[in-house]
Amino acid sequence: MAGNTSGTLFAVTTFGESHGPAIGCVIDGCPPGLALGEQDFVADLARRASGRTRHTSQRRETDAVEILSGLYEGRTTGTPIALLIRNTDARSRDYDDLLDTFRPAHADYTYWQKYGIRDPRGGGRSSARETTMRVAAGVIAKKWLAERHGVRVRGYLAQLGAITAQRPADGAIDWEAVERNAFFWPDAAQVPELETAMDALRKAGDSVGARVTVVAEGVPPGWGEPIYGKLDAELAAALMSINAVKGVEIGDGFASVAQHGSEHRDEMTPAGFLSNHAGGVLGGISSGQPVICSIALKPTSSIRMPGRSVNRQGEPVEVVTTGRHDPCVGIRATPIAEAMVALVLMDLALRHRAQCGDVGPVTPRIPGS
Ligand code: EPS
Repeated sequence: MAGNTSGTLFAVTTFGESHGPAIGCVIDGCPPGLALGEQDFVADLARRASGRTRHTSQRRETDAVEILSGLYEGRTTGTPIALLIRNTDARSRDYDDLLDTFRPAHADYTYWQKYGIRDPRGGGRSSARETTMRVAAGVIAKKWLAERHGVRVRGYLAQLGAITAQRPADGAIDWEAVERNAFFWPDAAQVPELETAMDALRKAGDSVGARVTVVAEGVPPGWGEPIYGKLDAELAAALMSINAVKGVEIGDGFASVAQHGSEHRDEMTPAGFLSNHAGGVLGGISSGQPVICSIALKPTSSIRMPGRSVNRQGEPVEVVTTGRHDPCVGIRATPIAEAMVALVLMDLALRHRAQCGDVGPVTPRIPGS
């Protein structure tokens, strides 16, 4: 396979380039009978879209989804669902200078070395524009997971550069606060600090990294296919496939290195788990605790500060990227990360049902912490 498909039983194939006529996806394996309409996509696509605040790329797309197949009278039929979004605000002249040169830290160089041909306009296929279709497919997965299993997948921006989100002593996330600001930030009091940092960054022509955390609540025990289809392995692969992601953590992740077993283990009582260091995954299978994962996004490579690179002839050049870019791609990554988690959970839910659907409850379910 050429790497454009995610999932086994709920398989999503995306296609299209940032400055081509359209982007789209084909979703194969969606169960029949799910109520679906174009209006279902509006909210999540708006959460991901550029051009909605001064802190993101100023490209303004309508991101209107057309459903081309897979529905009859407002319900999925079990046949492939094809979704299309037309590109309406591409400005390809911004990329004229990049025809012959490679932005340092961008996919420009590796795409060229791999294929020997590349669409430089907007980064072509390597553009974050592709993530629009992940979010669209994720809408279907989120809806099915919520209706069939009561699963809720939500994310927030946990860190922007050196600024870390403050959490109350009990660690609870203020999900309403997350949706009330353009950063998906859980602490409203810190938002002015983020605005100031982003304004300074934009003025300097530089970029910065970020950390996004996703929490999936209501996942029952049993999802995940050991050995090579573990829930955490599939999450890591799916999240790592998002543009600019350089790290994935499940639960305490790399902080586990400095922990002792007596601290890390999530003790169990009939009344519930006493902690959730594991991030809801034990042995690659969901435990019934909230599934928690985080991603590290690198600073955007398209920046106005001059940098050294080479051209197609291998000669030294100086690169300055102008145009409409995100100084922090992490700001728009929350809905994308949520979508990838939802796609993995739905795929593994269907795979669990296929093999183990007859097993049923064997031990009373322990509530998550
Ligand atoms: C992107 C570069 C910019 C962003 C784009 C992602 O593209 P352009 O120069 O065409 O405006 O605007 O983001 C989107 C278009 C989007 O919908 O997210 C990149 O290099 O990844």
